[in-house]
Amino acid sequence: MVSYQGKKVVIVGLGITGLSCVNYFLAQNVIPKVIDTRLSPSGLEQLDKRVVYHLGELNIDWLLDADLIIASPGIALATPELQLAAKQGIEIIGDIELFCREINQQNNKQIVAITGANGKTTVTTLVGEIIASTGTKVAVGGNIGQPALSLLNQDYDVYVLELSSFQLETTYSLQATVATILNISQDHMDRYPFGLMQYVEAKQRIYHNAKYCVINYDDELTTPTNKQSNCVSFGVTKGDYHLDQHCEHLIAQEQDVLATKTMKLTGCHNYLNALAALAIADKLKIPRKSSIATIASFHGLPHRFELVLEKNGVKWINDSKATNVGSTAAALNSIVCKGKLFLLLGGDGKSADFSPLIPYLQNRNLEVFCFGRDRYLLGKLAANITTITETMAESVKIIAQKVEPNDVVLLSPACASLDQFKNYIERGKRFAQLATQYAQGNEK
Ligand code: UMA
Ligand code: ADP
Repeated sequence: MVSYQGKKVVIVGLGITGLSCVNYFLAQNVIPKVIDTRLSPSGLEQLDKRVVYHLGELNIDWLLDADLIIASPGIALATPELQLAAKQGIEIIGDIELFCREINQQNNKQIVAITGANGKTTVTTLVGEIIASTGTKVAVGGNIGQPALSLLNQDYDVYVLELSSFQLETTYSLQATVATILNISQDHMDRYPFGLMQYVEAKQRIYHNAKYCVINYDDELTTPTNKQSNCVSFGVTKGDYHLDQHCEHLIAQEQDVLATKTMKLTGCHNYLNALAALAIADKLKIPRKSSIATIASFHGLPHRFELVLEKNGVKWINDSKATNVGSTAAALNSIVCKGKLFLLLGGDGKSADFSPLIPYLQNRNLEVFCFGRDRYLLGKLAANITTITETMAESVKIIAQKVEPNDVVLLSPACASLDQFKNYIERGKRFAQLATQYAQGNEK
């Protein structure tokens, strides 16, 4: 174990990351202090009694007295108190840095590191399943919801980490066997005041010291800026791994490896995710036949372009995890609809520019419904076909009276849910519940 004995450690943030860091330090008898700007952070109840904490604001005296500050991903490094500490030479890192330092001390452990604006959780889960199917001891964690440090409690050979731009900002020692940026589109612009390139810079940190990089042929911003040569690419029609002209086959290094109609995943974006996962698996030297079998049977994850109900000839698709413009664009690109498409947009747009959605809303049989905090901003995208309501439930109520056989109702909100819901899961469940309720009503 890397030793932090004798260091004065302050952890900022008492969510699941903060708690995992507390436990990591306690295991080596270093008792950290904890600060959270919230008055009742989620991790408070589980905090070990030996740990002192300060809530409601950042305690500048504690910060300036520290030898090492661990910042949770939810707290911006640009926060003035953290900036002051950094200026005074105090080291500020995150949980992924602590994790990488541990892994770097051990031989024969591999890290697969996955980032991107969209598809991270899907690809991370799929790669985890591909590796597990070979009998290798593999752990999946990071931004996916399982703090990386908690994975150190057991012995694994491979760690598949989903990494957010926030986590990458505070990571310096990552040496991934395979690293990928799946795609780039605007997200979290409220945390990146200097714009998209600031976000890209954070994402690009994933490639530092990576053995192999998996890049998106169609998205130049995913190419390493330091021009590493060990790159393999995936793309729609070009790249080492690509699709055929009509998205009907996965082609890997000139070989037709899978017909998309035999896959459980649907949508062009998901076929690209499958290609990225296959490219990663190939670099890990996993037998291709085994990878393909796992890809073919992978069902995808809830709340991501998920058909939750098909009744009275109407499809209800829950894509609540579409929390940015890129993911909603992908859904609109992939959707097959013979009748009218009813699109639900709404929530907290995190200061994003929604205008890239405009082309996807034109020249199709579509009605748009906007709700939540940014409903008026979203409502301007296609004003002549848009209805604005305060809540998602009010929108669905109107839609339910309009739908006919062959129509599709798509919740792909392009926004975070936190203005009106606990999280995207609650929003997705509510949508599915409303769909069932109204579909049953229609039958009567
Ligand atoms: N917060 C404060 N004050 C603080 C610290 C945090 O107000 O002092 C707020 C943050 O602004 C945020 C919330 O508290 O709204 C949670 O922040 P956190 O850093 O304590 O979060 P954790 O519970 O530790 O969860 C974090 C990731 N959360 C964020 O990046 C905001 C989780 O990703 C991740 O699963 C977990 O670590 C394990 O690695 C969530 C997420 O939304 C799912 N990620 C973003 C995304 O996917 O788009 C990046
Ligand atoms: P992330 O972890 O990056 O948020 P998820 O796999 O959870 O990614 O998917 C989030 C949203 O993005 C969902 O709406 C999903 O349908 C969409 N999505 C998944 N893969 C892609 C992709 N390659 N490009 C664009 N959108 C995608």
